[in-house]
Amino acid sequence: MKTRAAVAIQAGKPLEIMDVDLEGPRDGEVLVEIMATGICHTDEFTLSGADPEGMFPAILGHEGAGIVREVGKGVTSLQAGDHVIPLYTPECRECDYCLHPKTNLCQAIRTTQGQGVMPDGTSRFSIKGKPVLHYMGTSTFSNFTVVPEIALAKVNKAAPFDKICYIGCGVTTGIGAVINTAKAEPGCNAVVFGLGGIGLNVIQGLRMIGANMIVGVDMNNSKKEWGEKFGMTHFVNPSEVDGDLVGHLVELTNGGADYSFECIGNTTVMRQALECAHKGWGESIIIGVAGAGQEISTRPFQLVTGRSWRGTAFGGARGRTDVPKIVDWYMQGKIDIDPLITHTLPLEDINKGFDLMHAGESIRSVVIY
Ligand code: NAD
Ligand code: AHE
Ligand code: ZN
Repeated sequence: MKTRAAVAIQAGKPLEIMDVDLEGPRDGEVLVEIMATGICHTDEFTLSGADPEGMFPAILGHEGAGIVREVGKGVTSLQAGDHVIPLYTPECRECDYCLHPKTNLCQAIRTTQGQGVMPDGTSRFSIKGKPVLHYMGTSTFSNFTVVPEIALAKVNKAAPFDKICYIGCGVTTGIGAVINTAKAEPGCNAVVFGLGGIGLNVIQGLRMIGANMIVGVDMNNSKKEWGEKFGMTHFVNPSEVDGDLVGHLVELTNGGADYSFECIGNTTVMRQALECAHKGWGESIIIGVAGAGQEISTRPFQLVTGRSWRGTAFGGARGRTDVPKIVDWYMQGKIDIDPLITHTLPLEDINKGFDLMHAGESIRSVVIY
């Protein structure tokens, strides 16, 4: 079949909207009609060429929601008509990682997913007979996509696609980092660096668990109002702090943060986030994705004296189990998504979504097919 898609032909160039050939689902695979997709900073990271795993030509996009249209042989957990969210972190429920209680990083298809192909080593997308690569196992910048069964969460059919697509990455990553990774306790003091599509969800996760102090740090003063809407109690613009930012945050939090979260992808900020964590017990969680070849550093004494440095992918969520629950939280009004979707666009205008992100004007742009 043909599908309309935004194709990343090469790094650093705008996406090109065109018709692409799509082969049907093979064994264990599912054809999904994507109804809506968010644009995450990680798509921009890959398109920019800074992602070591980035390969071209490819169909990016990993924050989608849609409807199952056809299932391949051997698929038992899904049928045509089911509403689904594709998962860039699958959940096979069988590998050593799925069976380990401390991780969500299912490795069942990680190698082929990183190579931009389906588990059998081939791509379902092509243009004039030449393969086009998948991305993060999801490729939601295509109206139709093929995804392995283990990488699809079946969700409530009443939920609106143009909102729940964001649960495919940003919402789950931010809230999950608080609940699953930090396991933050009520009454804790937290510092969140970067109040974008991820950081604001970290803030709403902290509000949900009953944090005491929620300090937001961003260079853009317009983020103060955004943070406050989601439960932030204090705002700090680093460029307006006299002297040392870390010292300022430690003083503000009465000795340091119980939990800090880096939601930018900046290695200098990652160090600040670690060092503003409380001596003896503070934990700093890296969410931001840094560019190829970058490294983090600190004095080992920071760790010797009880701070820990951690990281999280997809908020530690096990997608097939946790994503349907997060969709239900949204439907029950327990979490807020609507205000964060600041822009909606047709696929033909997807590059405008990247422009809005670069200009710091959007929180999330969503493409509606
Ligand atoms: P975004 O562009 O929406 O937000 C980034 C925010 O950081 C903006 O508000 C910006 O003003 C602020 N900022 C930039 N530089 C700053 C600095 N030096 N100090 C303070 N604030 C600064 O991005 P996003 O979609 O929220 O994504 C954030 C990061 O999280 C990206 O690196 C993305 O790739 C990553 N990410 C990781 C995961 C994961 O599973 N680990 C999932 C999704 C996104
Ligand atoms: N490909 C990059 C790594 C990018 C990365 O860390 N991706 C996160 C999800 S970001 C979603 O917006 C992730 O899930 N990582 C775990 C994994 O197995 O990829 C690189 O540096 O090579
Ligand atoms: Zn993402």
